[in-house]
Amino acid sequence: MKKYVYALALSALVLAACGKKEEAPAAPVASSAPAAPVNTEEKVLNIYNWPDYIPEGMIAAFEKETGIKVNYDTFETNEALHAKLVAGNTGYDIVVPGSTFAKPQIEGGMFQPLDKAKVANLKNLDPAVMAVLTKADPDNKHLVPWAWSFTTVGINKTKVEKALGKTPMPENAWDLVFKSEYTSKLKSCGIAYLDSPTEIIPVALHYIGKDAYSNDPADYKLAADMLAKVRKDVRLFSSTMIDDLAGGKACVAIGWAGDINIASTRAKENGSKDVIEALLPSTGALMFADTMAVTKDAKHPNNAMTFIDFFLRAENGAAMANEMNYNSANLAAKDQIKPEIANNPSTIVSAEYMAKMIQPSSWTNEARESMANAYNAFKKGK
Ligand code: SPD
Repeated sequence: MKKYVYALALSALVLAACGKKEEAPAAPVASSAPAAPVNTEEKVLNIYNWPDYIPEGMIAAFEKETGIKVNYDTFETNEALHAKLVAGNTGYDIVVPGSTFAKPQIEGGMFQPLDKAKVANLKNLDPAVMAVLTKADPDNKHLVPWAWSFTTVGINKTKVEKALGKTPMPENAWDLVFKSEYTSKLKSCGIAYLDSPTEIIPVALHYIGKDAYSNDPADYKLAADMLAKVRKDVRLFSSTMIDDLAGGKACVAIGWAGDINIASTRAKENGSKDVIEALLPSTGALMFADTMAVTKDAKHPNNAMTFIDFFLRAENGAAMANEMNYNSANLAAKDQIKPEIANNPSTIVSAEYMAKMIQPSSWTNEARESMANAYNAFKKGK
C-alpha cells in the first residue's frame, strides 16, 4: 500500500515534468505535492521500560488519540534489558536503556536509526542534554531522552536519626552506606543496595576516589574490598527502593533520586509521618539519563515514532517532573513545572550542585563482565 501511494505520487510528478504533445484522456487530477506515506502497521506498540516511570494516564491518552494499543512491560536493571537485547527477538518496539548501556547497544547494532521526519517534537529537546547524549550516540541518531536524575543516598530521616542516636549525620551522605561507623548502627533499621553491578560498583569507586566509570579490573577489586567491610550490615539487595523505603523495609538506600522522592510521597499517602528524602552527597552524586531507542527488529517502527512524538509534547515532559519527580529534557515543558517540584533540589538540581555531579559514561563489555564478577563475589560475601 505504502509503495503504491509513493508510486502514484511519483508518476504524477513525472507526468507533470514531461509535458504532453497530444491531448491525453481525462485522468484523475493529481496534486504535485508528494502524498504523505500511509502507516500500514497493525495498531500495536510494545514498550519495555523501568517500573514507576510513566505518568498515570499517559498511555491511555495515547491509545485514545491514536487507536494504537500499547503493551507495556517493565524491567528493573540495565543488565536485565541488555540480556534481552543480546538474545534478540525481544518483541519490543521501544526500549529504555540508560545511556551507559545504550552506547554498546548502538555499537552492537541493536537499534535502528530514528525516522526524525516523523518526530516534529524533537525540536522541544534541550540541546545541552542532546550534546551529553552524543557521548553514547554520535549525531543523536538513535536515542531520545526519556528522563534523567541521579544515583544517591535516600533516607527515612526519622528512622536514621533515631538509629544513629548521638552520632551526627555525616557531612558526606555516602558514609551512611559505605562507612562501618554508620552502617553498623543503621543495619538495625535496614540498609538497601540496588541489585546491580553497574549501579553499586561505580558509586563505590566514586566513594574511594576512583573514576566511577573506570574500566580497570584492579579498581573493581579496590571497590569490592571497601564494600566487603560493610557487607554484613546490608539487609537488602533490591531494585524496588520505593517500596523498601516507603514500606519500612529499609531506612537507608542507594537509589535513584526520582524514586526516593516517589517513596516520600507514597509514605505520606500511606499515612506515615516519617520524612523520606534524597540526599545530595558533598562529594557529588552520579547523574544518569535513560533513553528511548527503537529495536533493530521492531515490528511497529512507525507507531514507535508516533509515540516518541507524543511523549515529546511539552505537557508530557512537564508530567514527568510533576508526577514522577524525574527531570525531562523537554525545554518546552519548563514553564509548566509546579513550584513545589521546581523547588525540590533533589529533582531540579541547582547549577552549583550540577557542577559536582558525575556525568554518565560507559564501559567496555569486558569491563562490565569483570565488574559483575566483583559485585557477585561481594554480594555472596566472599
Ligand atoms: N523508576 C524509574 C527508575 C529509572 C532508573 N533508571 C536508572 C538508571 C541508572 N543507572
